[in-house]
Amino acid sequence: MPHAQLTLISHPLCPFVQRAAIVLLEKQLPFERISVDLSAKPDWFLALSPMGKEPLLKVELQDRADTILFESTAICEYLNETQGGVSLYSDDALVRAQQRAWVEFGVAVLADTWQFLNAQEPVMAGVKKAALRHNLHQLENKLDQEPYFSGSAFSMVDAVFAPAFRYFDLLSPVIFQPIFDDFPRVSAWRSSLAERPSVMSAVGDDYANRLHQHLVNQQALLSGSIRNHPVAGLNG
Ligand SMILES: N[C@@H](CCC(=O)N[C@@H](CS)C(=O)NCC(=O)O)C(=O)O
Repeated sequence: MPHAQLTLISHPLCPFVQRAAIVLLEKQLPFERISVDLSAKPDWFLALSPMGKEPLLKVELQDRADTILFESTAICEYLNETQGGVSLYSDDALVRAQQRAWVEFGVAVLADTWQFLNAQEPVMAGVKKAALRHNLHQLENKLDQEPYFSGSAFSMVDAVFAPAFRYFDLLSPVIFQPIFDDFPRVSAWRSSLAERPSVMSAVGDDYANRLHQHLVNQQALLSGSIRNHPVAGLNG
């Protein structure tokens, strides 16, 4: 396997880049991380990113021209297929297909979670909370192993849900507990993911501060509900 020099082009708050970072960390691959300002995208970034989005992965191999990969799924699949270490998918084709399907489900949960967090008025927050509970209910019915989605082996499904669950770890219990009520298996899975070293290291130390500031800027209803960042008089 040729040694590749890897650079992850990221935004500090992006959940999709966390997926790639988790895979890199799980595989114990050295990589450089470069932050990009999405509110003022630099020309070099726009020239590299066909959709103007991050993450991007720059792959430098000795015998090939440098390559830029975009889309977190493509990045994660490439890393899993080429960079050695334990695969984040099952060897069994049927289980692997199911894992890929639940990865897609995780992307939908991520979208609902983000919209719930960013909601500026109660109707939208309520709609997104209901959608989240519906999907968490599906997950509760599916989960039959522990501590991770596929049992003892950390998988690509874990890598996609960990960034979504992280948001709830940062929210006041007054907000997150009613969402996870009646879902003990999902709650246990969420706790296991929060303790996984790759998940913990996938964001910077200032992640909670940045998320708080983002929600304040968005005038989100939940901007006062990030732990250790209370707004007097709001949300307990
Ligand atoms: N489907 C893409 C989604 C990536 C994405 O939405 N990235 C956001 C940040 S989290 C972005 O770059 N947004 C900039 C924009 O849309 O202008 C993936 O999985 O990589």
